[in-house]
Amino acid sequence: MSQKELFQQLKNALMQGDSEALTELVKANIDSTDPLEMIQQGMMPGMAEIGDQFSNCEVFLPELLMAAEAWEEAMKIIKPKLLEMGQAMEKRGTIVIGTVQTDIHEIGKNILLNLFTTAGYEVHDLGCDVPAAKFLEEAQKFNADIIAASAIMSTTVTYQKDIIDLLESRNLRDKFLVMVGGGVVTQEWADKIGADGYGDLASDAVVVANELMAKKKGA
Ligand code: B12
Repeated sequence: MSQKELFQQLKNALMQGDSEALTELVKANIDSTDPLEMIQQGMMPGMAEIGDQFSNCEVFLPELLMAAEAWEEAMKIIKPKLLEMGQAMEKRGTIVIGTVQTDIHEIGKNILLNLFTTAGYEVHDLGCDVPAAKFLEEAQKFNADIIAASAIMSTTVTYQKDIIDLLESRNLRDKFLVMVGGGVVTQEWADKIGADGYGDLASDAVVVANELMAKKKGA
């Protein structure tokens, strides 16, 4: 099967919420195909398309949940491979990552977490529905360089601002770099709330984190 066909099949299996088919495809190809490509070229376009279908009321929450579950199952095979790829890397810095308060979308955050780990960062996952104070507490506990906050819904992006406001009110704004991203987040929003970095895709986010760390180390 060509790579193009593989990506199409990954996309179809995800959209059908066919966990078994998706897992089998990933298993059969994990040694011959870059796992990141499987995510970015196959699974992500599938998730975007089913998201659009959900918006247009062509599919409903159960289908969305099945796709999300299939994604999580496939990641059980992909994640160890990504971690293996990261083991050879020199440690670049420490990141605490989570999805903001009242938002339970974790798929994007988890991709990012895996990519940061693969790129050599020590990453602490705070999970989802994380209040601003918890981001701060954990960042201090792990002496983090970066706080990465994911928000997927238009109703939850404002909690990214809460993190920055809280850092400012405690005179800690200079201590941590703040990165924001997720579905509806834009560079414009990131600039407006005074975030240090933004990434549209998880792969951009790693480049931005590396740049921020290089600046921090050079400062
Ligand atoms: C999967 C999904 C779900 C799953 C989540 C499963 C899980 N474990 O995460 C389930 C079914 C549970 C779900 C529930 C709900 N969902 Co939903 N969901 C989606 C869907 C289809 C995909 C989201 C996703 O995973 N995308 C794939 C990932 C890879 O993309 P991503 O999250 O954008 O992340 C990438 C980048 O943004 C970036 N990134 C992400 N985070 C960060 C952080 C940083 C720091 C950086 C730099 C970069 C970065 O990197 C990632 C990889 O490249 C979207 C539609 C869509 N097209 O996005 C709707 C969507 C987000 N959901 C929506 C809604 C409304 C809901 C519900 C309220 C539905 C309901 N009626 O109950 C609940 C919300 C519950 C809650 N309180 O959070 C709406 C939100 C609308 C809005 N207001 O903005 C959307 C847009 C669908 C729609 N069009 O209406 N959902």
